[in-house]
Amino acid sequence: MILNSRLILALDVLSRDRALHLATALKDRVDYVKVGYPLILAAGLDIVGEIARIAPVIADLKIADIPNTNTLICEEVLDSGAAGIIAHAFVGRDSLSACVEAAREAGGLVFAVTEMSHPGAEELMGPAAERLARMAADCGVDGVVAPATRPERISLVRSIVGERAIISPGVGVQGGSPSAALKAGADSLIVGRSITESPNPAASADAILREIR
Ligand code: O7E
Repeated sequence: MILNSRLILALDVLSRDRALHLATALKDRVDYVKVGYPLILAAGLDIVGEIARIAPVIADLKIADIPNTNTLICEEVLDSGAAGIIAHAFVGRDSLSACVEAAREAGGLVFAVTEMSHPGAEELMGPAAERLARMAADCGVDGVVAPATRPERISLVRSIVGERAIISPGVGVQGGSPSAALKAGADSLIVGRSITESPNPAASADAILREIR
């Protein structure tokens, strides 16, 4: 995994032109651009390849199906140019392993979601997160997703996943602090609206980068 700026841009915009403009303007400030359902549904899967020609893409389809379907989804999105994929761990070891195998075949990265950053994640995901992180590490993922909104959970996940990468969303609009998340053990921050909805996205990214440094 690339860890230069330690910043991943969440490109949750609905216009292809806006997406390409933001990716071009911010490519030197971020290690990856995370592209998910909003942009892929609005602009089509080809947007993954288009953005990948500007900066490495992590495709965030939060894959959560039976092993065979997971394999097909991973193959399709990795084939479209993504450098990495994101899968849910809660679906189980066989389903997550299918994503790891597909990523290995394609030379891509795979990250597992073990606990999410929003309040509702405390209902069901929170209590299972430690088990999910352990299982994800056993499956051989490259990294896990842990919430910047709960830095203490990042520390806990770090104690479970060892050297594997922790990428962390929830900074800014969701209330998490970049420095607290990094201090707790995050390797990289995933940031969307604080940058994409800013009147000056580059300046907002720079402010976050200063805090990261
Ligand atoms: O709040 P923002 O605008 O900074 O955007 C955060 C991004 O991270 C957005 O794309 C959202 O879908 C994603 N995200 C979370 O906010 N919380 C999570 O727990 C997990 C993710 C996520 O990206 O998961 C896969 C890495």
